Amino acid sequence: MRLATPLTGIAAALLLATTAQAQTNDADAALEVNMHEVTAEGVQDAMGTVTIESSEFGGVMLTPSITGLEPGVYGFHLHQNSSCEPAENDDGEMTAAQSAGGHYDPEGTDTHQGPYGDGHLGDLPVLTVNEDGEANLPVLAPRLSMDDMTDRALIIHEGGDTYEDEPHLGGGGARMLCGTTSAAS
Ligand SMILES: [Cu+2]
Repeated sequence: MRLATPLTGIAAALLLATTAQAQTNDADAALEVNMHEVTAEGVQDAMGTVTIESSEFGGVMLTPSITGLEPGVYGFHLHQNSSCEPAENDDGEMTAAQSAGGHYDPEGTDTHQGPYGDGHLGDLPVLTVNEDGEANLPVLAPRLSMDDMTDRALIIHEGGDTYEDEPHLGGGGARMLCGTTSAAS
């Protein structure tokens, strides 16, 4: 009986330590989001991935690994809902990845100001596609945390992004690629 108490105490301490370790790892775990081409007909071919992880510089780092795109700069956002399915827009037209909803905006700012403004929290830095049609440069979103990533969609638009409300939502236009964070490994 004299030995039983200390041993139980050690076992409990080890269990607590193990649990704390597991929680720390979960919070730091990277999310790998599978990005698919999206059209008004539905979710199409896989085009690559975006890996999301918390950054030592604050915020989250998003690292694309996508090929087969036209060179240029593309609007990139975290959208509200975890779906890439088409749905009707306000004009009743079936629209690519419309089920993802609008830009993630938990504060209800209703304004598009890009990653360094005070608007939608889901406004990310633009993605750059190089001359070989590859997106591989990481971007840092300083206002977001990994907690914001649960059950949302990452969307890459056909156009760029002015980080302003004009043209509408930065001018990105149609939704071109989409991936849900809930399906991430
Ligand atoms: Cu968007």
